[in-house]
Amino acid sequence: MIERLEALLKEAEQSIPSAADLKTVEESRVKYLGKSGLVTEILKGLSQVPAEMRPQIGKVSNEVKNRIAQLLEKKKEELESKGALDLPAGWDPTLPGRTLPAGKMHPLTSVQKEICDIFRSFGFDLAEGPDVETDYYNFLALNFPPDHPARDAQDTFYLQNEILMRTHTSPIQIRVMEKQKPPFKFVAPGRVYRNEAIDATHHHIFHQVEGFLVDRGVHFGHLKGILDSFIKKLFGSKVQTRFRPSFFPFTEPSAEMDISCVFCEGKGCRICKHSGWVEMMGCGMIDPAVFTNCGIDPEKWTGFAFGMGVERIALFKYDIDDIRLFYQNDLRFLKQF
Ligand code: 2U9
Repeated sequence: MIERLEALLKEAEQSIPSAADLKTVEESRVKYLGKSGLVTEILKGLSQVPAEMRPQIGKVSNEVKNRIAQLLEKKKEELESKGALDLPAGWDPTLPGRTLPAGKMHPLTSVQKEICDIFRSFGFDLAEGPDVETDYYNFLALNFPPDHPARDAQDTFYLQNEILMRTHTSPIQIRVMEKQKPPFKFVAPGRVYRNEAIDATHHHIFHQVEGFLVDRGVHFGHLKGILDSFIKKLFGSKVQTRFRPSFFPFTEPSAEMDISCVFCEGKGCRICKHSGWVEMMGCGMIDPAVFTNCGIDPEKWTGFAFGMGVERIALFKYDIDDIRLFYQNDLRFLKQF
């Protein structure tokens, strides 16, 4: 038995060093040392050997096993250091890799996120709501009179009687005020729908970010302060703001906020149509009638609200002259952002 073990070692000493690859080394390991390998095969006859010889055979078989394991390990290291990888046939590790095209955010998504992130840094929470709304949340609760032109099917997409695609994100704020107790400090981003002809500055789908802040003693000065800080964070600290009187059914008083043109620093250029100012958003103090509709006492609570079109801000920010580019998914356009 000892001779057979020694013969096996000799054979291994000759064959293992000439293995050409890692696969052959592994095959040799299975052949000699595996569960049904040649060493085990020889040792199967151990029960027929006189008991006094068994320790000697055990010692030799251990030495043979260790020696073969050493040979295998040495060969493996040698092949690995030469760069032999355990690769399937036909694989060429020297070929250059295929790069996957990296996706990125749509410019409207990133502008919307930028707007919301600024308000979140001011402590505002984020609220969302359904795109399909009822006449109540989209118009009635917001103090639109029954005959207001915006309620016409020529301006609003109706799905059924009194069920419509929201025309602004204001219904989100009604839903928040109905469910929760003041004070409130929310921004409400989302997609809105209007039944209007598409041209360079209008689209039947667009995006808004609206916001509102309700607390005790909130006044127009707070509105001006927050919106001025917002604009300075979005466009830089040199930008000026101004407020002009306006009208919305849901705010009283209402205003439009303009900013000094960031392209000409207010001197007048093509972008601001030589006025030095660009219209940015609408705003105002929440109408007491809207508070009453939501079960909030307008004697105790006051608040301001504002709304802006994301497309309008993105057009201005990137000096783009056609809103339709945002919806055509042309990679030559999208790759620039
Ligand atoms: C509640 C009360 C008041 C949100 C407001 C505006 C003014 C506004 C327009 C900007 C351009 C819409 O995208 S746009 O066409 N929005 O001018 N939005 S105040 O006021 C609210 C909202 C909810 C309960």
